[in-house]
Amino acid sequence: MASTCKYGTLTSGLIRSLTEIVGEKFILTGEGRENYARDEAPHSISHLPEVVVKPAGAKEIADILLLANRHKIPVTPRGAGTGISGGAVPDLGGISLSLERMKKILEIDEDNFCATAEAGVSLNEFCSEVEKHGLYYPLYPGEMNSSLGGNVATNAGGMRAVKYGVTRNFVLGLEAVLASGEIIRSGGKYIKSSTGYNLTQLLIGSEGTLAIITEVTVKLIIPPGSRELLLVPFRTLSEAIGCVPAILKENILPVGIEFMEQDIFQMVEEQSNKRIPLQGYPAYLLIMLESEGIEEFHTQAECLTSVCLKNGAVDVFVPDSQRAKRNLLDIREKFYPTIQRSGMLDIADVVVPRSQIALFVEKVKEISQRFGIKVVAYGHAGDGNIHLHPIGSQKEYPRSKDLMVALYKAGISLGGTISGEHGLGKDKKKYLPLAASPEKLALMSRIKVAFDPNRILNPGKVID
Ligand code: LAC
Ligand code: ZN
Repeated sequence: MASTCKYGTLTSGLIRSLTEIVGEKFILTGEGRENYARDEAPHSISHLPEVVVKPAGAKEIADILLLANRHKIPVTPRGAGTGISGGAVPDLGGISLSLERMKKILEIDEDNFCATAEAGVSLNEFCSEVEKHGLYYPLYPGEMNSSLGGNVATNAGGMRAVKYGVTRNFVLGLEAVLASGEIIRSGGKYIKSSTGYNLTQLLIGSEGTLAIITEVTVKLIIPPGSRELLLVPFRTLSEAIGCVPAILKENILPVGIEFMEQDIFQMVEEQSNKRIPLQGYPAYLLIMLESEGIEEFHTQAECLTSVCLKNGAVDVFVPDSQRAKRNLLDIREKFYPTIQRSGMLDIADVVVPRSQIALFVEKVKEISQRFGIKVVAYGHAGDGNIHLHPIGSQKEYPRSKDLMVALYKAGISLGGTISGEHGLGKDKKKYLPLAASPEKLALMSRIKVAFDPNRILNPGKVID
């Protein structure tokens, strides 16, 4: 798309018009643009935007898009820049449209169990405010500095998806600005709708390629009871992962079930002062539970301990203090940054049907051996969503790309797909044809063009 489409030049006249829209304080044309040149994707090639604009609201965004559309200037929207698929990298220069000023929490509606906020608000600020009203937003993509709009744009998932699902399960409605500069609203505070095409769900996960999401209404819940953890060691990774379907068959819905191998624990220990309890086993499950009190937790823990022990677990460790729980969660949260510093060549977040995870992980091991490249695996076992990182020296980088293709093909052959939660951005869009038929790709292209005929919105991302 990007290569065949002719874009206009961002002239000084256009820069003047953009300055009039957002104000001189909120436009960058020189220094400072480097902070908008990349996101947190590994090996993402950074690219300077020609200009960064920081609008105050949907109306200003509408004016910016009107101008960009008329002159065919690429516009790359940006939330907090914490994505890991290169979605916020302004590959073609043009305008980086930062939502950093759009942080207002517009309403917390206690009667309708929902809240509406501007898309640039950080998850941290949003959740704290919701909690002040005695309500709770349970999704946890692992990065509380991410923006709510970024979560919606990528349909972020995270560590609580077994119980709560992903971002799209919590979004009730949104406001978005179209490439034409028109502002639309989709959905609302209601929980049912059979009223035409569901544009809310189409825009969720579209990574800024169809419209700019400016405001979001999400569902809230009553805060859950206390959160407890079980750390369960196994002799093999296959046993650990093979245990997941048995856990899910019990009448207990864990918040999340994570899996990890010993090597990632060792890497975290080497790079931090964290100490892992129950060391020395090849693989682990970390099961997160919510209960209304200690009795309910004991019943859940007894049941799951017995299921795990019957399915090959060696032991079950229950951290018994807030500090011990925090320590375990901190260790889990350090996986990505730790691997990033350890020769990470790439990241996959393949998702497969949960019944196929054990088989998929076996295939991953075979592929890793075949290529002679180490692949660190961990992730959301309870969701079938597995993070895979080939690691090694730069010399292995070109070959790691072939390895990635083999990993994606293996996941797809088991009924899975490429990205469970990170999105395709620019780094993974090349793999989309592995997972989508030519007919489906053509339909996606037609949808893209219907929304954005001049292809100014996040060009070069998601689909070509
Ligand atoms: C995680 C991120 C990488 O699960 O998705 O840690
Ligand atoms: Zn993840």
